[in-house]
Amino acid sequence: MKKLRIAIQKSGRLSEKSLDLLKEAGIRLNNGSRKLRSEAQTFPLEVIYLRDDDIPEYVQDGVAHIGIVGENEFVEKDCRVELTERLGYSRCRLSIAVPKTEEYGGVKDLEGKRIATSYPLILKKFLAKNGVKAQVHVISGSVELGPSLGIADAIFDIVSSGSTLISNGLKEVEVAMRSEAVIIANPDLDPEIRKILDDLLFRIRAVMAASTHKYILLNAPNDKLKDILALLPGMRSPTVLPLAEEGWSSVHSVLKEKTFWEVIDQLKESGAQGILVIPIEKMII
Ligand code: PRT
Ligand code: ZN
Repeated sequence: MKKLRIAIQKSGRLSEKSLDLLKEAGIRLNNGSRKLRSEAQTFPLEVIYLRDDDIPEYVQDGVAHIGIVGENEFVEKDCRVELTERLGYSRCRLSIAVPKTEEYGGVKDLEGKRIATSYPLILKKFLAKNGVKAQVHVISGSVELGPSLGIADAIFDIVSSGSTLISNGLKEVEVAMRSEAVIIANPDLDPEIRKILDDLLFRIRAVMAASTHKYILLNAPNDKLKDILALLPGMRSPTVLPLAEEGWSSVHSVLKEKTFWEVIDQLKESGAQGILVIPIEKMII
């Protein structure tokens, strides 16, 4: 039987979460992550471990069928691969930063400046879109040192908390793109491999949906039931069961994490009692 071959970052910011995701999707790998490759025990999947920069090209060339990379690498490498799924972790942004003492009045101030980056393609697109001509200097690491070393007037790099910029005396002035971990796929997969990928995506979506939803149970006086049910969407609709005590019902539903506290407050105001919130292990939509 054929196996789906997935490329994962060997060691870095994406590695652990990517392996955790596979684990939560029920995929057990037969050896540690520090090997060059490993095989899944009960699912037709094989993992190869690579540098993140190499993953788009390996997927394009069919060495791996799919891969997990930062969206920034996917866009920068501009390979012939498909973005198949956004995974929601390793979020960051790609931003321009200038020395904090510099006055900055807008993107036109970058005209003629030297900007250091490891992401020349994304930067050039951003500059072109804004009609700015600047010199793009490609450096492969420690881009944030560029201005203090006198080799650049500004930098374009990944920002997450912003603390690297601050500790190098820089301030973020433009956000060119936002990025998260994504699954990329070779566009010409054979049907058998495509089917395995669909099975994997089904599992991954169930894991992701579960992590953004909560199961909620509460008791409601029957005369308030209508208001309370209006607040709860549920997967199809909430479940309502009678309590042993006359005039009360137990209501079960599923809530989105994002709207969670807002809805809980409204439920309490509407007379809900004994509210229990339970994590969901997997959610099949
Ligand atoms: O060795 P390999 O080539 O595989 O790894 P790498 O060193 O190129 O990549 P790695 O592991 O650093 O990052 C992998 C991916 O994680 C990136 O392509 C992004 O999609 C994503 N990601 C998320 C980040 C960050 N957050 C991040 N904060 N990648 C890098 N950083 C760096 C950034 O370069 C800067 O130096 O962290 C610093 C900024 O962080 P803050 O929190 O100080 O703003
Ligand atoms: Zn890299």
